[in-house]
Amino acid sequence: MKGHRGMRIDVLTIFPDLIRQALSCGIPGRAVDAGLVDVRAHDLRDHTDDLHRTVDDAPYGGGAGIVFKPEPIARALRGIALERPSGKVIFLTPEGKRLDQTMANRLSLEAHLVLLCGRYRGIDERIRERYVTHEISIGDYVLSGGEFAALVLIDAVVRLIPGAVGDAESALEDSFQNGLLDCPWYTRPPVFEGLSVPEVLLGGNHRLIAQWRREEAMKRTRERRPDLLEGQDVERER
Ligand code: 6GU
Repeated sequence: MKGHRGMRIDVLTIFPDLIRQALSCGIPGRAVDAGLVDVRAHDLRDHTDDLHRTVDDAPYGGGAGIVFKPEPIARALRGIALERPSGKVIFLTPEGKRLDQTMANRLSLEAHLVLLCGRYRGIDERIRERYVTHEISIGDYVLSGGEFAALVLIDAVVRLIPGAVGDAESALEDSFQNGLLDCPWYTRPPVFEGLSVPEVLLGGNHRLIAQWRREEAMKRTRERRPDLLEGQDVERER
């Protein structure tokens, strides 16, 4: 990947501290500190105009649950757009397209992402019509809000920005980048609770080690995720 000039991510949420704190740790935290990504968490309540800073309301037509009002979201989005136009506006929802490595790779090339986190029942549909450009889900289960989904997306994307992950742990060598699950890994001691490290890894023959890792990755993928191998050229890895 060439010419990455840093990425900006705006997150619209009623829990901005959750986003900030989660992203202060680990590789995302390092990427933020290194200036590779500028993440701004915006509190939707700062864009309300009533005393109680109300962001939600009962759904028209009745029924359980609460729906995010459109105005605070629209105001927050317009504020961001004035400051920095043309970012993708992504609504995190189980109704969205499922996040996978290919999608994360593509998103990591964007200069600007705006992530909208809903809660409760959802958000007023007119926000989706007027402002949202993409809808993404992180899997087929229900979360109580989009914040953890946004964090999953940010982590998956930020680690792909050149420089975020050290050379020794290059993100391009990740499991899934080659369409396979990862091979087993070992470190010292050579014998742990009677269990030995596979002989080949101790031998220092790098060609044999690489071959062993490919075979183990393939074996594991065949056993656990045969769906990943469907339509793949199996000979490609040889
Ligand atoms: Cl993006 N949001 C919520 N609320 N639940 C989810 C999800 C997103 N992805 C899977 N479940």
